[in-house]
Amino acid sequence: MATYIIGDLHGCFDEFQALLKQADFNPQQDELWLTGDLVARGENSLECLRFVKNLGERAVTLLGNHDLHLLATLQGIKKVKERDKVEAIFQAEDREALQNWLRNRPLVAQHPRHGFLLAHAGISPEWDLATAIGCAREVEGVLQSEDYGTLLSQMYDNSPNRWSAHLQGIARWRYTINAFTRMRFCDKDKGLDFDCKLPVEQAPPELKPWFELDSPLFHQQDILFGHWASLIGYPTPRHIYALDTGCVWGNYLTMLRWEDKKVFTQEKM
Ligand SMILES: [Mn+2]
Repeated sequence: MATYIIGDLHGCFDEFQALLKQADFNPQQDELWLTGDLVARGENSLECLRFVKNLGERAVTLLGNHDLHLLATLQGIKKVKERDKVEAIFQAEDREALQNWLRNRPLVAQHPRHGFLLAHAGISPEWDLATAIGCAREVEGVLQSEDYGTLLSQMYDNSPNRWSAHLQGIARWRYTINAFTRMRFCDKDKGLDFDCKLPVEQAPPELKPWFELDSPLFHQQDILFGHWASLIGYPTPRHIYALDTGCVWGNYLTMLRWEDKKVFTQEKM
């Protein structure tokens, strides 16, 4: 039995299947953990959703920013962008089942035996483990409620960009969603920055990748994340694993086998 963790699929279904074949993935015995963003931009988002859903308890996948955006468009809150190539999901006969399955996915997951944490974009440098998991469970509870559309319609905002234990309601949930699903750079005060679109090597010196900020958690906790395709080749600290290698942008899909840390890759086909 092996534990595999794979970066953002973004509809790259053929590459996903090739990677599972390469690793001889056995859904009867092995586990697959995914960083989220199964959908959008690539050609086969519907197939990715169906396949991961059908793995049932053998797969753990998270909500990424594109997964949340898909939920917002399926609810009619946001307009579909043509470049997302998700039209087939709207026409699918299992659309409602996929939608309900997707909105019941978590924002963060911890492996019960290996202990690693999986997050789509990362873990806020302002959080300890209990706060991170507590904040995720609060938002997940709202997404699993009947009124989840209200949260989806109010999540599109960059503020607040600093954490405070006193945050409440939509401000608290928005910070949580932004940290888990959209974060890349932070400023020196650990504020989330969503303006900088530069590659990490060209970013202004006052901005650092979230995992380079000072947080006791980052020294002791294995953290795996996706979301940041342009990090390819950028060195991360010992416990931090970046798994999005931009397959949909013409690079490759990456999958890590946790037990021996073997890395499998599949070029864009
Ligand atoms: Mn993402």
